[in-house]
Amino acid sequence: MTTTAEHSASAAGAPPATVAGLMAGIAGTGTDPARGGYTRPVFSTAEQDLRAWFTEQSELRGLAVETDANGIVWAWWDVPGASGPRARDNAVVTGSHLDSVPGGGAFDGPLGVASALVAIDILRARGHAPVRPLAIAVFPEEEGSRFGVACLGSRLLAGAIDPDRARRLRDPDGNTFADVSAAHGLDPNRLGPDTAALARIGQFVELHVEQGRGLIDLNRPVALGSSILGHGRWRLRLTGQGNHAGTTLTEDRRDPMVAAAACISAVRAVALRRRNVRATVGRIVPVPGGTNVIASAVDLWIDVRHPDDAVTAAAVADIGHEARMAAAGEGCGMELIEESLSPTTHFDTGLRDALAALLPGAPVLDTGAGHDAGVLAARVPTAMLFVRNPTGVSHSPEEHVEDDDAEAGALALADVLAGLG
Ligand code: HGY
Ligand code: MN
Ligand code: MN
Ligand code: MN
Repeated sequence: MTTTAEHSASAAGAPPATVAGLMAGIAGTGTDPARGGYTRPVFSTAEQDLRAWFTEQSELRGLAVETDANGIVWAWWDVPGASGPRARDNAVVTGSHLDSVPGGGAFDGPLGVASALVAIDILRARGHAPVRPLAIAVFPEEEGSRFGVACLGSRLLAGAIDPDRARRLRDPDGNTFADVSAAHGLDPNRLGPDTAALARIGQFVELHVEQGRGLIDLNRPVALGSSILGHGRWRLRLTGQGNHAGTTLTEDRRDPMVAAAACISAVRAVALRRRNVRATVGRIVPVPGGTNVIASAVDLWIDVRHPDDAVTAAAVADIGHEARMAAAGEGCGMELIEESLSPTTHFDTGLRDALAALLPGAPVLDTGAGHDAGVLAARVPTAMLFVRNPTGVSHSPEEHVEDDDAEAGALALADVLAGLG
């Protein structure tokens, strides 16, 4: 285990960086001119560049950096003088992710990582001497944008996904997670639950850009998280008869694209029947996908979320029923496959109350967005901080955080880390 080197000169005494400054330093990484915003899939050059940036920034601060068997990067501020195999037990851990959705915003993930680095600067400037080890963790594949399962890194750590299933996951080009992770220095056979790493986490606090309008409406910069809506992802595969666009009469067609259109409308109709169901079809892939070709199959992915897991299940059952009818009406086959499902998660109330005491008056918000914190909450005491997004829009280039709010978030995180550790 590498221990924290003596705080490097550039860390000791240097003025705290600003979140805005750190974010500006990565603003050119993974930009997506075609979609706008950022496209930083896990293990892409862009995401790897951000990992290298995080490692460099951590080492500048004298943190000891290591990557675990699941590809999670840990940057440690060890207790001065601590050594031995238990030196990092009961750590206060913060962090987030650096991968993005396609065409995503600048802040979803990186804000939590940059704020953690600045929070460490603030603590150093205050002369804070940790009595508990402190770490920043960066989790791979939080968005599930490449291999289809959100929070893949934290699920592996927490034992929330079967490692064999994880190894078999494929990206849109057919590469398996096993092969891609091996190509980036991991041993696929070591992917999976890491009880030693989990045992080191005394508490986990993730700071994240708010992805809704809560803080706009409250006119506050920072909130505590209370819960994460249950959410799942299903793949709907519709199969028909591929054929020529010009020689096939309409009455002779079994076109899965037509069935898909009916299914997409049904998803919205099912959501409207129940209050607060959030059902989305954000991705559809026809096979083979030629302009002059009647598709032989269509895959579409359905994201369904609701505070009550039973309502989510009922909505998905309705969608399956409507899809079966739509497929039959077009002479097509259908298959609805669950790809991931996370129950509604309530954060640890004791930890949340401790944070509320450290951040007097901070409002409390639930979130419809999933987070690594939502996965870890099943295993370790976990909390979240949200920072105002004045557009209220996320998973979009429009996502934004004002500089003052970003600094307020880092200051709040510093107060929390100091108060806990
Ligand atoms: O999908 C989500 O809610 C998260 O941004 N991964
Ligand atoms: Mn995120
Ligand atoms: Mn996201
Ligand atoms: Mn997250």
